[in-house]
Amino acid sequence: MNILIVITNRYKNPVPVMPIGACSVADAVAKAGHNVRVLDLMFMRNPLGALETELDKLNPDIVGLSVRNIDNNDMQNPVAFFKDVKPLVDTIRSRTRTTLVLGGAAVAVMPEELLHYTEADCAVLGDGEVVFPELIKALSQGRMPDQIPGIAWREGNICKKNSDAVTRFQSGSLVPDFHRWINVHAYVSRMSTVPVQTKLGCHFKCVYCTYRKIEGHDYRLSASGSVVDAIQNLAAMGFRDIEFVDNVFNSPYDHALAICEGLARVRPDVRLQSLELNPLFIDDDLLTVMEKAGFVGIGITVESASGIVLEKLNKGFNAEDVLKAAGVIQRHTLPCLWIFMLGGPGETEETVRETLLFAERFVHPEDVAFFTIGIRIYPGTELEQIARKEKVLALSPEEMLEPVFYFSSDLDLGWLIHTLHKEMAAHMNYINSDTIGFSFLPIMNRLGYGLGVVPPLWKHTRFIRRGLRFFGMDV
Ligand code: B12
Ligand code: SF4
Repeated sequence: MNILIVITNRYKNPVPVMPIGACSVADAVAKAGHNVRVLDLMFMRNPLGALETELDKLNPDIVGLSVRNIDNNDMQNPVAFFKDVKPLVDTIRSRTRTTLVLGGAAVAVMPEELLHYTEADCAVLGDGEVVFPELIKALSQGRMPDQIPGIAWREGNICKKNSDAVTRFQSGSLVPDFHRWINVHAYVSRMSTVPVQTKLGCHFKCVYCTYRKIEGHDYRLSASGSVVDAIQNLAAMGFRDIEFVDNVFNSPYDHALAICEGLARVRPDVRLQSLELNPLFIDDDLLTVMEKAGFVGIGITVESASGIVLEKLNKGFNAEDVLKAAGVIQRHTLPCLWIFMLGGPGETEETVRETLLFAERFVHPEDVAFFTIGIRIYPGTELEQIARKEKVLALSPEEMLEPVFYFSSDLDLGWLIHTLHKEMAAHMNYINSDTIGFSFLPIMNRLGYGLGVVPPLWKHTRFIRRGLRFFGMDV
């Protein structure tokens, strides 16, 4: 069959993200014997024109739309990316009678809502490289796909789904053949890192989390040896910047340790990063082996330093664990991005001050603190229930495609914005969502690459912010 996979993401901040998911799906469909083409809209000047040309050329039997982002998770400057998908669907419908399938992280988070909104035929929830070839097989035999685990479909106005789990890491490679499907240089020359995922699933139960909806609760681990091989292969292909994109890199601890030990033994010529470390599993042994393995930056998602807020967020760790992790990080040289989320359940002026005081004491000038305000509420999360119980949310799940945020009713938004603004002015190593969404960031990424700066760019926050301030830009 002729299969067209369209990568719909065009967002270039903080960097354009290499579409590992869509490329893995393309690999799997090609392996199943189909004629596959990938249209990556990321750098297209005229996306609808490019789509029309591709449709005319291939005359596809099935079009798969890869949808990564619903929105930008930014309460102060929300951008609704999901709206970009509808004109694509309309263009496809106007030129072909092909079956339209949605896939991608956004679809796993809000499948029913996106199916209704776009009027696509069906959606793949989660592991596309296993499910999509099965779906194509069923459709080519004229069978209803309702028996296939991991599928949602529309029957009139009703959305049905078969959400039984599938297993991804049993076969196949961890890294797709990027060069076959996308313009790799266009990404790398904008500071993009190559994503590598070593596991799926998470045992924690944070109230706002969508990741378990995407990946499930149970761990599905890739063998540590396969991860090391994949990274060596990437190094041999000339890739230098690699990022672990696991929901939590260091849990299960032994799995992360085995991967890092394996990498420290072979020491591939790459720079490694992971922005998703959990404070509960940070210790000297792990950081030492990460340094030996070639890590150049880590991120720790503590969200808050206040025990009250951490408990309300159900983070599974407390303020003491955060302090302990800070002590370990201080004993090492790895630059660290501290990630904080202000304004969640239980947040008050006092808890905000606690977190800011922690950042003042423990986020060293060569490290970076990233603060966001408010928490995006997604259907099916505990945060949705909390918001409904507190009567601050009355929207239907469908209406929640438009970005909707939780903000603590015990806190004044104006006060928080003002306080954070003052902190940002006093600390050149602090960033916020304005920094991430900064319109000149894509140009800075290109400039930085041209000047030989290597990722992660956030390591240079102090110098960049000072430079921008010199030119009158306060981000
Ligand atoms: C790592 C990560 C990042 C890293 C990426 C680093 C890198 N080098 O890649 C960084 C920090 C840069 C990042 C940034 C952002 N991210 Co992010 N990120 C993730 C994370 C944790 C993993 C993504 C990943 O690589 N997964 C591994 C790959 C293999 O999976 P996948 O892409 O989903 O693909 C699978 C399926 O979706 C499916 N599939 C994919 N395409 C297709 C196509 C078809 C046809 C089919 C059938 C199936 C299919 O099959 C694939 C293989 O199994 C996810 C959460 C999660 N657990 O998924 C959030 C997530 C994707 N991010 C999200 C968001 C919002 C963002 C930002 C907008 C945040 C911001 N304000 O900056 C930016 C956008 C960046 C951009 N330019 O697009 C959201 C997106 C959904 C939403 N809520 O809108 C997620 C889901 C988290 C969340 N809050 O819900 N992110
Ligand atoms: S630790 Fe991360 S992935 Fe796990 S539930 Fe919490 S936010 Fe979600």
